[in-house]
Amino acid sequence: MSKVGIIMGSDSDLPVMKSAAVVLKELGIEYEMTVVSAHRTPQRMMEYAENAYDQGIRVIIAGAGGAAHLPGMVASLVPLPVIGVPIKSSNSIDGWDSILSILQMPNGIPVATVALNGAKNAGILAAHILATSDPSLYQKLLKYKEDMKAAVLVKAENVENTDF
Ligand code: RP5
Repeated sequence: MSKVGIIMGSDSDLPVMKSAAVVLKELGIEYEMTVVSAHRTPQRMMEYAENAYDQGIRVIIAGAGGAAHLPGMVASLVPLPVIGVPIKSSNSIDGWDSILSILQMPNGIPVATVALNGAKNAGILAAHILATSDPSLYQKLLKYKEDMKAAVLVKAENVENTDF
């Protein structure tokens, strides 16, 4: 059963949202991914949220652009951690509309909002949440951080040795 549910308001969000799937795959975390629109398929959104826990989903990553109500509405329906990804879509003025729609939630309905188009971090944050009850995933994430550090040190050395 998939541990992470990745949903997005439209297939036009996929170029951004696929980064969440890529990092989850890299970490060996099972996920499922589909399109659920808060405005165009409200009934489907309700069914998705209400069935998510029984389907094995423990974290939901929801991305949407413009008047981005999907993450907040899903969070309103189910007590699972919801990570919201604001997307700079064709109907977004400059991205702020998506950011604020996802970020400015009322008390009682939290959505963990990542940066504009920040689907990769959404995937990593989902992994961090799952790792709190999965020691082997926790070890994997420690290694992920070590690998990042090593990559930065290589970059540093390259920059330091660059001759103009
Ligand atoms: C939002 O409207 C979707 O999440 C997408 O970001 C945006 C544009 O959707 P399409 O017109 O491309 O289907 O609800």
